[in-house]
Amino acid sequence: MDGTTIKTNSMIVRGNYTGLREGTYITEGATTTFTPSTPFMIGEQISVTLTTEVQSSAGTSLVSSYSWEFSIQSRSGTGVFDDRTAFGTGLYPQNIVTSDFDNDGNLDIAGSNDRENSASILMGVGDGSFEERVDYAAGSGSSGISASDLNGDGNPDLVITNRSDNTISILLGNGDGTFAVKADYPVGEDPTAAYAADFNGDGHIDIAVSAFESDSISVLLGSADGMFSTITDYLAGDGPGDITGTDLDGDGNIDLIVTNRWSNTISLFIGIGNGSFAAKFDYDTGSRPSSVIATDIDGDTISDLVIANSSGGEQPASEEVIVTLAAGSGTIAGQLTVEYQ
Ligand SMILES: [Ca+2]
Ligand SMILES: [Ca+2]
Ligand SMILES: [Ca+2]
Ligand SMILES: [Ca+2]
Repeated sequence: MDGTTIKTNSMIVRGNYTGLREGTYITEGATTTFTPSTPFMIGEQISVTLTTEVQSSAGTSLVSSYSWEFSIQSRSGTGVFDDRTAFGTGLYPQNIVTSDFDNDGNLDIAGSNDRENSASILMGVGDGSFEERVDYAAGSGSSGISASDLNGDGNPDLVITNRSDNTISILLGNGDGTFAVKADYPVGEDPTAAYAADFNGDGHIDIAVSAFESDSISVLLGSADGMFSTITDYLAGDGPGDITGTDLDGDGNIDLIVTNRWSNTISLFIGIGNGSFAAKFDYDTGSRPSSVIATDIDGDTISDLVIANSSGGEQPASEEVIVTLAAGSGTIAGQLTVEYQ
């Protein structure tokens, strides 16, 4: 590889707690070593994108961008938790996300408040406790929340889905724990969750939103300033609730996974790499799938899916978690069901 073509804007490194990262790049042969200027945080999810600016030593550009993710390993605990401590939020808190919003090395919490149309920010003290919340206005029916450095300034930002007014709110972080006034974008009906990553490998974060009432997902492509222009909708199953992403088929393009509450399925959308997605294909889940995460369960370096099924009062009840082992080709290798009470 031509090491002079591998730099901040061609090998883009982001952490979900610390945003866009700068550091040094040292290339020897086919190996590049990136050393961040400040360490990644324990448990942090790191995403890397190689853009087409990367060239071989013969001057040939990468044919298409390539992305992958990994996590910083955390130390093993005992699996036993201390007594709970309660911290106040707004009314009807829906979802939370953790990130380091003021770059002090302590994880902070952001939560969405359905009845107050707001997000609460609780700054981490570093000893497991949190300061009193500070609220920022979001849209009506604030529900899903995710943190990502949308404008690449190194400060984590927030995406909040607003179920009642069919929008998402973008709150750009100032890096000191405060946020700028929201900017809203229209999406499908009843947006419940958002997932942010770089879908087209241009170095700018994009957003996918599940829209429960319109049985669709909305994909918004981002630009350098954290603004979003193109919005494309894709048909999902019945009642798409949660959404996440990972590269399921190992082609370097982020793929999307959506839980469909009423059709008892997940939909997979394979990323083309240009910001668009192939038509979905579906896999059966348990009853009323409500949540999905992508993580490597069996340690084969291929992302698997963990799906919570809420049953929704159905009889017989089927409160269970389904672990879906991915085959690395975008297909499903097998499923394990873990019942819980
Ligand atoms: Ca912090
Ligand atoms: Ca930012
Ligand atoms: Ca992008
Ligand atoms: Ca892929």
